[in-house]
Amino acid sequence: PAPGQASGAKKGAGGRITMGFAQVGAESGWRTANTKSVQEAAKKAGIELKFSDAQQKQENQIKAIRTFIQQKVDVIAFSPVVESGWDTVLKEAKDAGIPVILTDRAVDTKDTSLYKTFLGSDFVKEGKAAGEWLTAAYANEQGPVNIVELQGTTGSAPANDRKAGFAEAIRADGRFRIVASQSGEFTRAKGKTRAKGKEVMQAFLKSQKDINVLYAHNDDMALGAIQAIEESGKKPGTDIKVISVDGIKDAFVAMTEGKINVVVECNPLLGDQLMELAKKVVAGESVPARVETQEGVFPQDKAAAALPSRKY
Ligand code: GYE
Repeated sequence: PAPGQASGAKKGAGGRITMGFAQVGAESGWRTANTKSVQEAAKKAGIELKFSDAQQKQENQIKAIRTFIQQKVDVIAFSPVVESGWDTVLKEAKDAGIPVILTDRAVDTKDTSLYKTFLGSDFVKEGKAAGEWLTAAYANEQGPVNIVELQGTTGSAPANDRKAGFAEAIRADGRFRIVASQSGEFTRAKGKTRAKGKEVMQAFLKSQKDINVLYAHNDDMALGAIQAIEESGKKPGTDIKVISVDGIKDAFVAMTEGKINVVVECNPLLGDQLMELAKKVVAGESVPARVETQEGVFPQDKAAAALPSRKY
């Protein structure tokens, strides 16, 4: 259709909507749950899904999006691995009249007409919740409190925002010091689950004498780091407090074992909401520019009760 024409007009035989989905990869338990949710929701909604896994590489995601454009899909959804560098390919989608839905992660662009909506969590809020838990937990303690930080994928929205939100929450209190901060890539490295979180934590334990707190931007890195802490002869959750984000089942198990102190939830089960939004944008209906996910904070003492009902 001509640009601007309702894209609903070009739906394939039987009026079935085709969605191209460019996923980040399979780096974490969160991501695996997110993929499953999108695939199941597409099936349920009768949407034909073309799914691509970019293995954490932006160039692969750009390639996938270009393929979707060539295939004339009705709608493109994707979770941008990093925030910057999307304008060109998103302009190509726009010129082809294909609406784009950002899922889970946002892009950094001045031109908000390049996508219809952004469905996902507020990562700054998550970072703040992590920092607020920490300031409350140490309300009656003396400083200094030495914090090491395991960041997510460099340049990704969740790494940038979880770092910023946390820093903001602890800034006013001089006792809190981030003594080391490095990327653990949210992994699950190839074949070796949680390799990077463990590896970077080992380096932290070598370079820092006195670590009081670990703040990990996701559970997989936290679980890897816990192994490193235990192997160094220290007790995770006690000698070193552990703060994590996501809320995968394994992290709840680690909380019930006393090894993680708090998990800030980030909900990966976005599939149904995504398919709802896709149907609307393909029909040319207006959708809110931002659809935020609902999530909570789970301190250790709430873990055992919550564990049976965790869905990912
Ligand atoms: O926290 C992490 C995953 O973008 C919110 O990506 C997502 C993050 C999630 O690898 O585990």
